[in-house]
Amino acid sequence: MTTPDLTDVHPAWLPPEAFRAIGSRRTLVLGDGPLVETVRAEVAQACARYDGTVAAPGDEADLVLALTTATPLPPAAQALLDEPADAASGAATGAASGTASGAASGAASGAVGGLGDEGYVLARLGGVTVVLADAPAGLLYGLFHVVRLGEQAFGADRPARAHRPAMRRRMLDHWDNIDVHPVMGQVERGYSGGSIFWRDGAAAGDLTRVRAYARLLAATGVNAISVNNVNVHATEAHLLTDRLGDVAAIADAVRPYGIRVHLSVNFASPIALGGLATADPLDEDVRAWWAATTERVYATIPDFGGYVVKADSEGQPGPFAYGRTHADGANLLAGVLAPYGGVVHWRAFVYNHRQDWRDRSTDRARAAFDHFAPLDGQFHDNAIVQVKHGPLDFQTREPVSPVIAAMPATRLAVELQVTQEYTGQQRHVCYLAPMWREVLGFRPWGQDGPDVAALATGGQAVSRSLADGGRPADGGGLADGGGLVAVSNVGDDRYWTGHPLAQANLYAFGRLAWVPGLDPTALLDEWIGLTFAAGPDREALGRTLHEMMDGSWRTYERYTAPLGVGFMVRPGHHYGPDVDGYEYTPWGTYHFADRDGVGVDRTRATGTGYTGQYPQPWSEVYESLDTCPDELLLFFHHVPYGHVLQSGSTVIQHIYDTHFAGAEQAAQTRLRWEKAEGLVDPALWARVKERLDEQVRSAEEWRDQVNAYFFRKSGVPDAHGRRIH
Ligand code: GCW
Repeated sequence: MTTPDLTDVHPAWLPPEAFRAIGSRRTLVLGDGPLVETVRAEVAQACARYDGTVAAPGDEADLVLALTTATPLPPAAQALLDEPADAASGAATGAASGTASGAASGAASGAVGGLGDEGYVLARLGGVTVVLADAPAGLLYGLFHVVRLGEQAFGADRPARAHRPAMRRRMLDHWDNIDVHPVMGQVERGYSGGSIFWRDGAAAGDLTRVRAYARLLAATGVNAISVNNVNVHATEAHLLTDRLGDVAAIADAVRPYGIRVHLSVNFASPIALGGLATADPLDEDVRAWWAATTERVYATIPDFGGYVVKADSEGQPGPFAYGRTHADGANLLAGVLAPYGGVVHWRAFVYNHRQDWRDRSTDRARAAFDHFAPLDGQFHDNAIVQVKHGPLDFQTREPVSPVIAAMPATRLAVELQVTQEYTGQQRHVCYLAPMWREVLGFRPWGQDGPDVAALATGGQAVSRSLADGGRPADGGGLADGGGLVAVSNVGDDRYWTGHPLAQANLYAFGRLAWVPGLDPTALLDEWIGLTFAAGPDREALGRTLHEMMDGSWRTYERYTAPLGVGFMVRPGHHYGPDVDGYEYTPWGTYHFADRDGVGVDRTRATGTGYTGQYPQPWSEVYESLDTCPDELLLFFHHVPYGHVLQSGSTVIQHIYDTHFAGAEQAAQTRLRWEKAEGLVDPALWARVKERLDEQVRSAEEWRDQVNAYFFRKSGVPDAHGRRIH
């Protein structure tokens, strides 16, 4: 197997230069199996480029990558294997730099055994860097760890450290269509050109690109992808049956990088594809159809991951049509997947999208909890309920979804959105790791309880202690977690992600799924170090990129919808400001601004009662105006414009100040990039510059529309007399 070579595609975080440290040394790879062959091929390619050597057993080596089962091991590897377990333990951090903090769940075990299917131990002893893994995938992840370390991997001795992924499944969902959808295009919410999988009604054909993608993902730790949109249209439904060969081809392309393929399926497939009269999940013929179909899927793709289902959501069919529950629907598919070790990801994004805006009692934010929390305990073990991280829909700022704390007896996956649907659509710089870190670090039961990352990790790490008021505590007992999932931002664009700097989001997602505690700044450092491994003045470029990106999510937040209120985007394509765009529509996303005030009353006392979906302390914290965090104030409360925030500013003055500041910061970001001309490839520089021009324009538009809107509603002038139109 050779590693993919794409001449006209940006190498993202795996440029040849990132392999220089390995490629210029002597490396011994020991073990068998397809993934070990991938490691060998990677090493051979690096050595061919940088004059290093692929060592043979018995040769001297600077780097040993070996399965623990390989014999005989060279002395350094044997010494590591013989170390007492506690010497090789230490926190299982995937951090490449010393500044990245946070440990994966569960202490690492000793070097031998206990590393699982994907873990590895890394050490440097007596001048030899050693990676040992119990299974081939671990060796692959260990190789990429050495790549991240670069020259550092070959410096001073380093104590043995075990690394294992926090999340068992680290998955990217593609919202890619086979046919170009008349409204949504080739990729729904895609901002990076076409699909790498599909083009104009057929498979894209170019599996080199798919393989290169898999390689990039493996380097971040991702191990699963779904290859089609969760809105499964007519053509795409056939991937399950007569177009399965296309899925198998993708599975073949990504398998060498430890990635399994999943498929979004249409719940009504028994009708659409099987000719049955019903898709009722309790109907025996329906079950038999799914069982036979799934058997054929596994006969074609033995390591197939499973199904992804969006049911009874935004027009997709589901069990409601038959008076059945989401658990009935999910369990039907879980049941037919179970014999093969497959899983169903059943999405919790269920709400009424035909709401009457005049009806103030219905609250879309409540919907997922209202539908799913009562079903806790009813889902089969291989049914994963996939919950968006916030209760609405990937807004710039939302509280963490209360569903995540409400289903302790269910395997939950948390869904993030790497594609920037609501965060600038890859025209704006918006580094999302800081947002995801906040989500993953949120503790639904307060400081003493587990965080969202632990809940998604599940299993051993957390349990529910009923005696403790239903609050999970450490110790075991909770259903095994469902892992972390995100909507991919990749397309067939030269830079993969449209905006070259949006690559950092994809990179950060995989790394956070492996080590949820990683610090976003350190992660950005990793990404910069790899992506821009070659070129003049790395330090100056690194400084510039940090200045542009570290705080870019907050900058974006400043010039868009204020204080957590959400949805002020243009309906349909969701780009740019339209303050009242969704105010009188059926979608259930309102801000209720009038001349006196703004915000959604979601309190128990006087509002929709949504705050009651949280456990203590958050149900109280959010309920009270005195304690609700500023950044979520308008998500939870309707307040007058003169309401004084915890920051000391009034709501109206905060809106003006942040919008002036945000647009100004966008301009600063562009200025920084202009000064960095010459530090990166000119084509990449120009692409980013062109995007920044649009970001500055758009930020000013946001500033002016939002400020004008609230000035006209409230009649309150800006305290600083700045120009409001
Ligand atoms: O964010 C919304 C998007 C839809 C998407 C939906 C979902 C795939 O606007 O385009 O549909 O969420 O998550 O299912």
